[in-house]
Amino acid sequence: MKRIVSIQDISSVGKCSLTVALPIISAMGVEAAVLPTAVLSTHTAIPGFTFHDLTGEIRPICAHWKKMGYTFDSIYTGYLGSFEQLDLVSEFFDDFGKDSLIFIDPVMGDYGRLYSGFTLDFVREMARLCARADVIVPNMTEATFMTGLEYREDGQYDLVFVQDLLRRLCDFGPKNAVLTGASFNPKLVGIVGLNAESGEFFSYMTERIPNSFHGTGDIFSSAAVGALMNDFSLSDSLAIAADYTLECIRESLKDPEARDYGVNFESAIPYLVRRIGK
Ligand code: PXL
Repeated sequence: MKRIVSIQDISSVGKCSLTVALPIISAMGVEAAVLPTAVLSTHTAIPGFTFHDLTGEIRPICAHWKKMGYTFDSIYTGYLGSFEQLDLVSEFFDDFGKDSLIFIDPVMGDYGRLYSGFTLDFVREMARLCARADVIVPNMTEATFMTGLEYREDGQYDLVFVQDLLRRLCDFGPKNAVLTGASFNPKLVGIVGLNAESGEFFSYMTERIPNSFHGTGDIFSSAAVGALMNDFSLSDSLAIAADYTLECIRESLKDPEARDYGVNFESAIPYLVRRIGK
């Protein structure tokens, strides 16, 4: 069985980061190991959240894993909370990443704004970490902050702008840069990617449901890395992740009790398992 290690926080309530990555990756028939970077009561968009940093645990955990000789087929990083954590993740890539697929979701913001606690210096260091990835999956906010291009709302950019953005992201060094939440038509949303080596662009669009849902980025990334570990190509994995994310949103819209802090990704798990032929 393939094994992914996911490095990000655990937000106890709120359907994001590890509470999403663990069930999705497991449902896809892949072992989900975790390196939790912090424990929060909820994600940071919910007022009054608590935050307990776990940076001090990272080195001892890694030392134990090294002693045991553990290896990972993929390293998937999400929300990281400090410069020190970026350095430790880079060390983790040195120690465990030689034969693994490195998948970085540079979680830092959305809708043109950085999440609480993030700074431009942090964005610059996250861009440096992205250099080491096989795949990076920023949204428009994260991609424009990392490249220094001006943020554009949907409807205010075209394919030429996105291709320029992706080339600039690939200039940092990742093997593939993928813009998530790309939309050139109000009825469609999806991804546009660039393979740095071949210079080939790829894209996949699905129906756009015009509400905003928290946590869909983490759902998308978890499903994408899970599909990669099921030996789908990168473009097929991103298509599976986009279709699953849409299905999660549809499930939430069907449920009158759906919470406003996350989508019903649980009800769409059977769809995902069917979609990957398991
Ligand atoms: O969904 C991304 C995410 C992950 N972890 C924490 C967050 C967020 C987004 O707000 O606050 C703690």
